[in-house]
Amino acid sequence: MNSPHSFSRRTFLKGSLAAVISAGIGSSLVLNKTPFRPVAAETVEQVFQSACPRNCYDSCSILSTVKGGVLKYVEGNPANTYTHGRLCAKGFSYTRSVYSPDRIKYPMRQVGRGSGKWERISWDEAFDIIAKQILSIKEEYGSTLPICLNKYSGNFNLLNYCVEGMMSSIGHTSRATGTPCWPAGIDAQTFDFGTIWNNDPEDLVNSKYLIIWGANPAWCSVHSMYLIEQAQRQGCKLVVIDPTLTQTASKADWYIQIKASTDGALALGMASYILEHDLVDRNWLQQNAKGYEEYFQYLRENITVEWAAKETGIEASVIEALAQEYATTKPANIWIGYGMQRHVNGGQNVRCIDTLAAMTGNIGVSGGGAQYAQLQTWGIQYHAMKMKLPAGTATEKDRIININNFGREVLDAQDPPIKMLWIACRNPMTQDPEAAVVKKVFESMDLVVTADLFMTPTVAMSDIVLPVTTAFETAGLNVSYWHYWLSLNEQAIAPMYEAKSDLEIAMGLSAHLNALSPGSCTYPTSGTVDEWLAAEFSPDFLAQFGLTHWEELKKGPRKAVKGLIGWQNGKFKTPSGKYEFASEAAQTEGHELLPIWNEPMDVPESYPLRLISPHWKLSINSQFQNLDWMANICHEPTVEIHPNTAEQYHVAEGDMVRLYNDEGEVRLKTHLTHTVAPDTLVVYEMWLKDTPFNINTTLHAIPSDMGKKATGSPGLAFHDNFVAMVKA
Ligand SMILES: Nc1nc2c(c(=O)[nH]1)N[C@H]1C(S)=C(S)[C@@H](COP(=O)(O)OP(=O)(O)OC[C@H]3O[C@@H](n4cnc5c(=O)[nH]c(N)nc54)[C@H](O)[C@@H]3O)O[C@H]1N2
Ligand SMILES: Nc1nc2c(c(=O)[nH]1)N[C@H]1C(S)=C(S)[C@@H](COP(=O)(O)OP(=O)(O)OC[C@H]3O[C@@H](n4cnc5c(=O)[nH]c(N)nc54)[C@H](O)[C@@H]3O)O[C@H]1N2
Ligand SMILES: [Mo]
Repeated sequence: MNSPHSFSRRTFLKGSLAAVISAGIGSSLVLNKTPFRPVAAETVEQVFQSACPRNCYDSCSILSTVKGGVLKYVEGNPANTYTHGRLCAKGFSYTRSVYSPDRIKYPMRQVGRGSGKWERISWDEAFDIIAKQILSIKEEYGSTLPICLNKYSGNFNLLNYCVEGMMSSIGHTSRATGTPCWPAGIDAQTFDFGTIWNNDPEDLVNSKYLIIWGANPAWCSVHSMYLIEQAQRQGCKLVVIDPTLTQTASKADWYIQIKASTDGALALGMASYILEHDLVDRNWLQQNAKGYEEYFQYLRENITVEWAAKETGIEASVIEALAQEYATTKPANIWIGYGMQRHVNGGQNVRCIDTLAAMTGNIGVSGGGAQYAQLQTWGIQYHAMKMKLPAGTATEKDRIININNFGREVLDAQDPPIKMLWIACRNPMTQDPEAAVVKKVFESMDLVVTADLFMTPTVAMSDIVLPVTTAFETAGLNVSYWHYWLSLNEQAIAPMYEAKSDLEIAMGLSAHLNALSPGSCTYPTSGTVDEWLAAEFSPDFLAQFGLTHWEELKKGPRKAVKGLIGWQNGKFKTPSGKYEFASEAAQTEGHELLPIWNEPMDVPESYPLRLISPHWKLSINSQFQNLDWMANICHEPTVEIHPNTAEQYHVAEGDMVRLYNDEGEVRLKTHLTHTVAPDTLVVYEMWLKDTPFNINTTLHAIPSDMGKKATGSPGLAFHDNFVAMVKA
C-alpha cells in the first residue's frame, strides 16, 4: 500500500470506462450507458470478472452475475486459489453499495460549505467551475502549486492512478504524500532486506510454526485464515502476539498478551535466548548476512530475557519457551502486522523482529519468512499516471504534504498557500489525525472538490461533489500487496445515475481546461477502456503472470509464475547485497545502525489510558459500515474496556463515557471485556452514517519513527494515543 499504500506503490511501482469514452472539446463527456458487453435478454444471466478494489490484503477476485443489466449477486472467484470462491461480509454487501439509496447521484454544488444545502448541477457546470478555478489560481500565483491533491485508499484499481496523472497534467501541484498503512515497517524491511517481499500467502500451509505478530487476519485478511487453519491441521503451531485478544488470537494455540509498543523488547529477548543457547543458523548468516557479530555483541552486553520480561509484561519463562520453540521448529514463519508498527518505535521494532528470521535461517524458504507485504506484482506501466507537464510550466516539482499530518501541513504551506483541494478515494475528515485541524483546512479553502460515492463527512465539507462509479460500473486492474494474483475488473453494469469513473472525470476536466485555455492540460480526452488497459502492460509484466496478451485476463485472474518465495535467490536489495543487521542506510536516514531497543512513548500523566483504534471487521476504514446492511449488525460504536478498569472508573456495561485529551473528545458506550489489557481501551475506527462519532478527534499527528525513505513521509503512531475517561 506513494503508495500503499500511496507513494511507494506509486513510485515503486503500495495502492469504466464505458466501452467507448468520447469527449468533445468544450463539451462534457458523453456518458456511455452501454455496458462493457452488450446486455443480453432479460432472462439470461451473464457472469463478469470483477475485482474488489479496496485497500485490503485480500484483493479478491469476484464473479458478478448480471441479469437484465442488474447486478444480481457476487461471489468469490474459485479460479483465484487465494480467494478460493469466498468473499467477506463486506464483499457480499456490494449489491447493496451499488444500489444504495444513499449513493451520490449527480454532480452537486453546496451553497455554503458545510451547510448541507446542495443543488444539482450538470457535469458541464461542474467541470466549468473547477476548470475556471484552476486557471484563475494559475493566473494569480503563476503555478498550480496552490492546488492540493489528497488521494489514497478508497479504490486501488490501478487505472485510478489517473487521478495523480490528471494533477500532473495541469502542472506541479501539492500532494498528500505517504501512507497511513505501513510505512514504518516498509522502511524497516528496506533497511534489512532492501525491500518488502513476503512469500505467497498460499505458502502459509507449509509452515510448522507461525507467529502472527500484531496483525488481525481474521478480520483484515479473512482469506488467509483458511490457509492458516489448514497449516494448523497439518501440525503448525499458531502463536498470536497482540495487546488485544483478537478473533485471530482466539484461533491460536498460544496467545501472548504484550504491552503495546514493546515488541522490539520481546524480539530482542528472544534473540538473546537464541544466541545464548546456540540456536543460531551460522551457516546462513555467513553466506547471507552483514553486521551480525556487532548485533550479537549488543545482545550479549545489553539484553536479557528478564529485562525483556519487564519491558513487555510477558513472563520470562514464556519468552524462553517461545524463543526455544521458534528457533527449533522448521520452517517457522512470522507475519508482521501493520498494527504493531503504528507506534513511535514501530519501525525499529520491525527491524528487531526481522532479526529472528535471519538468525534462524528462516529467510528465502517455503514455510518461513518475516512476512510483511510485497510490491513484486505492482509493475504496471503507470500509463494513466505518467503525464507530461503542460508547456511553460515554471515550477520544478510537486510540493510534498505529509499525508499523515495533512491538516497542519496544508495550513502551514506558504509561498504559495494552498487554496484548492481535490479529494478522491479519501475521507480525511474521519480518517486523519487532528480532525479539528483538518476541518479548519476545509474551511480555509477557496474551492474543495470531492469525488465520492456517498455523503461522507469529507463531502459534507466540500463545495463540489462529483459522483463516482463503483467497481461494477467501470473497468480496472487489481493486484494485492499480499497475494500474487492479478485480476481484471470488467465493467458489469452501466454506470448508475450520472456517475463517472475517476478516469472519465480526468478526461472530462482536461477537455474543459483545454477548451478554456488550449494547452493547459495534457491529459488525454479520449481512449477506449481497452486502450487504457492495454497501455498498462509491458512484456515483463505479462511474462510475470504467464500471459501473452492482457485480454487473456477476461477468462479469469492469473497468478505470478515466479517470485513466490521472498529472497529465495539470496540476492538482497540492500547496498551490500546481504541481509543487513547493521544498516548504514538506516544510519544515513537518522536511525540506529543496529536493531537496538528504542523506548515507547511515555504515558502522559493526565491521560493515563492508551487508546488503540484498530481496523473493524465490517468496514474497510470509512467504507461499508455506512450501509444500512452493516448498520443492522452494528449501529453504534463502543469502547472496549477491561472489567477491572471499568470498576476503577465506576462505569458499567453500556454506560456512556467521555474519552478526551488535549486534542479533542469522543462520547460512546462502554463494552466490558477481558480481551483488552487493563491499561488500554479499544475503539475500532469506522464511519457510521448519521452519527458524529469520529475517533480521530482525539488523535494527535505523532509520527512513527520510519517511513520517509520508502514512502516520502513518516508513518503515523495511531496507537500511541492517550486519553482520560469520565462517565458522561
Ligand atoms: N475488515 C477490514 N479489513 C481491512 C481493513 C479494515 O479496515 N477492515 N483495512 C485494510 C488496511 S487499509 C490495512 S492497513 C490493513 C490493516 O491490517 P492489520 O494490521 O491486521 O490491522 P490493524 O487492526 O490495524 O492492527 C492489527 C493488530 O495490531 C494490534 N496492535 C496494535 N499495537 C500493537 C503493538 O504495539 N504490538 C502488537 N503486537 N500488536 C499491536 C492491534 O491490537 C490489532 O489487533 O487491513 C486491511 N484490511
Ligand atoms: N484511528 C485510526 N485511523 C485510521 C487508521 C487506524 O488504524 N486508526 N488507519 C488508517 C489507514 S491504515 C488507512 S489506509 C486510512 C484509510 O482512509 P482513506 O484513505 O480515507 O480510505 P477509505 O476510508 O477506505 O475510503 C475513502 C473514500 O473513498 C471513496 N471511494 C471509494 N471508491 C472510490 C472511487 O473509485 N473513486 C473515488 N473518487 N472515491 C472512492 C469511499 O467512498 C470513501 O469515502 O485510514 C487511516 N485512519
Ligand atoms: Mo491502511
